[in-house]
Amino acid sequence: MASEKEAALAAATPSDDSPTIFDKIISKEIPSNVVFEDDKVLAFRDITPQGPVHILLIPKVRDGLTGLSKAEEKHIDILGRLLYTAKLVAKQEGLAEGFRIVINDGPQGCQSVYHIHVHLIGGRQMNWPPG
Ligand code: IU
Repeated sequence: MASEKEAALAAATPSDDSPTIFDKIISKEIPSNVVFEDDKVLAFRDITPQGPVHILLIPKVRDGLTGLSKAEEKHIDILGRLLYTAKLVAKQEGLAEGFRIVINDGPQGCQSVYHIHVHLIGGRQMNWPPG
């Protein structure tokens, strides 16, 4: 299986808003391990976890927000909601000692799926700087 970096470099970098695998996860066409869901946000366990807890939080409606670099003023509410929900899920997961939030953007940022997503990673000691 390709590394995350290889996957990111191989991924198309759509400036368009074409569907991604996350649409199928949202529609439940592809099963995922959902840990939180409301009308705006879906949070599910990453299939390649980088820690004991690794959850992706995504907006149910992409609305052009393929990545953070595409954010516009109209996205401020959903961006805030994603982060606030990450905090709720971190608590739900028992990450009382801390956690890491990551948003990869573009090829150099190692983004491989062009539907904005927040990584919530925890349950182990993190290092800095990230690789
Ligand atoms: P990235 O920031 O675009 O690199 O993150 C994409 C993540 O999506 C990555 O951690 C994958 O393991 C994860 N993922 C997933 O959980 N389920 C999938 O079906 C696919 C990717 I494709």
